[in-house]
Amino acid sequence: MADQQDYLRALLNDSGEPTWERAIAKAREEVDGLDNVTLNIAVTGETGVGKSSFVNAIRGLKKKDVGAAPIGFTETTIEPTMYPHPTMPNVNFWDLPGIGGPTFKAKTYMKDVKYQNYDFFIIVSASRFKENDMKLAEEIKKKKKNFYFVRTKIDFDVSREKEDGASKEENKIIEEATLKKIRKDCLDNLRTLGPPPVFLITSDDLEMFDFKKLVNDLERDLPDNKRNALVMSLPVYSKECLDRKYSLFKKEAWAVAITSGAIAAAPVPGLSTACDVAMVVSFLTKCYHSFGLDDGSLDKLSKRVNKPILEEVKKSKLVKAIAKKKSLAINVAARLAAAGVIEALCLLVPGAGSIAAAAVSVVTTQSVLLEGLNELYSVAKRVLEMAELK
Ligand SMILES: Nc1nc2c(ncn2[C@@H]2O[C@H](COP(=O)(O)OP(=O)(O)O)[C@@H](O)[C@H]2O)c(=O)[nH]1
Ligand SMILES: [Mg+2]
Repeated sequence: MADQQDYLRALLNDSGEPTWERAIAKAREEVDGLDNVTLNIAVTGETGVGKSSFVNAIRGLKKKDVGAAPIGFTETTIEPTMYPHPTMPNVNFWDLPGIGGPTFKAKTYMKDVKYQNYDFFIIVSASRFKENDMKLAEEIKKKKKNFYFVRTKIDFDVSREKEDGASKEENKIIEEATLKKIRKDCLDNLRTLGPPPVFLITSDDLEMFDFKKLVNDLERDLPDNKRNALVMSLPVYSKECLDRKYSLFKKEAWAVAITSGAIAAAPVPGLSTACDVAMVVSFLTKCYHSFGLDDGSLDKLSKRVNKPILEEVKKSKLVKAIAKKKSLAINVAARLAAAGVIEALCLLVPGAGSIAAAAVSVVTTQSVLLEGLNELYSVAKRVLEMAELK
């Protein structure tokens, strides 16, 4: 028990709070914040520039997938269309009506699309940014919201410039020169904004060009809980992206363990009071979706890279349990039992101090959370290796 007391002390220390009451309150706030936070991202720009394609790509969807925004479709209304994230319904992407035409009025547009509902704006263009893009950015700035310029279809520009028969190295040089030129063109045109952030991307492959930089900037500018929601919601497009998610969940496990554990001085120890199985289940389910281990995501990835990934992943008992949902609570309870939580609690009854029970509970809950997280992380890493994504 002394070990666990030490562990608890260390845990309190890590929380940065002077008392358990304060640490628990902070943990609750963190867990609630993540569950209740909403993130609304507006995507705007002229018709045909790739807004809908971007909305799909950032949600990990291809144009034929269920829930995908229609591509090559000309908007006729002024109504923004909401596309919720497929597995995180509190993260919404808004495909705004196309801006354009000589009569375009940024001020009216902002009002019509209800600008106040969005956390930030992404202004998309497939060529140089134009007058209307600038007018809009100025208006967004006035409203004290952030905006980011995204120049899409870069794959198209690059492949047009590349030469047949050129070596890989030569083409790399051509690619770099093309990107430099486009970046300069965009910035020259947006000079008066001073210079604003511009990201070169292709919705066909987020791993390429500046998507990573865009995410870094968004993360930098968002408040904590919104930033976490964004990172968790992104499709796993690289090992680096997976690692970001992993470290975020690892940090989160602390708050979940404390909140779900009986540290709030549950008077009668027992499994139900010692650990909220539902919270552990919900945490692991979130990791599973965020790491792209659900059948839908894997199916899409298998098709994209033309490799049978699904079967390999299903070898993980935890992935199987989460996929089936029903058996997950039993699986988690079994893990808690295996970790010794029930046994330890039986020894404590009756009359043992609740802090001792709490120690057992938090320590084991956290170990179960981390063990589950690590298992899902290693499966996700294996998936990336199989898909040959770096
Ligand atoms: N090569 C390439 N084509 C794109 C990209 N983004 C969009 N497109 C194509 O551009 C066209 C218009 O895209 P869409 O997303 O419907 O534009 P929207 O009108 O702004 O919503 C479609 O044919 C898309 O397939 C991209 O990043 N690369
Ligand atoms: Mg569209």
